[in-house]
Amino acid sequence: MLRLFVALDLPAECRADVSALAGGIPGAKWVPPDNYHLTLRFIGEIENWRAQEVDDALSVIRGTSFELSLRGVGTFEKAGRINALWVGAERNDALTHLQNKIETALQRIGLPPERKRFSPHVTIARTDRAPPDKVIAFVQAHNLFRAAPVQVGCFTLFSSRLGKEASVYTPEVEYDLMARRAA
Ligand code: 3AM
Repeated sequence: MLRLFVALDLPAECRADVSALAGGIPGAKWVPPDNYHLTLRFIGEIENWRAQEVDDALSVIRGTSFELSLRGVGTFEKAGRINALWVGAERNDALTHLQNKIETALQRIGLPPERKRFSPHVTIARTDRAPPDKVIAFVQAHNLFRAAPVQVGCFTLFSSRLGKEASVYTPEVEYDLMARRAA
């Protein structure tokens, strides 16, 4: 079995911009910059033969290269608790389009539809154990955050191994949006 998700990997300069934000909330578990990514589709546990089907389905997706700008910070809540702190992405039709194509491709091979609305973000901290007022103050203080725009020309299938400290994410396959199909 493999635990998989599809995401945009981020270039080093972008990771550095984002990681400059980290810190200043007691109890927050900051995501290591090497783990930063923008999830396009969480797949979860899947048999190896299904993973091959996923790879086949993703490898025929084509699109255009686009510019991605990370900006602003926000939170997710679960059961009334702020559990994640993230950096957002500027509205971007090319990104939405890519996410739609991936969703369609994965549904076509039988994966159940993702029910959550796509909300592009890069998680920077898990905040289940942080005082909510400190998290809110952080969001207010960093609302105007902007990272330098990055050019996106590919997306990546990651495997994930859950670790005690941090999960280990491994890029398994990179899909070039503009690759020419084999004749
Ligand atoms: O991109 P972020 O960091 O928000 O939280 C996990 C992480 O999201 C999410 O998938 C990304 C890569 O691990 N994730 C983990 N389990 C999940 C689940 N059962 C999940 N997303 C949806 N359903």
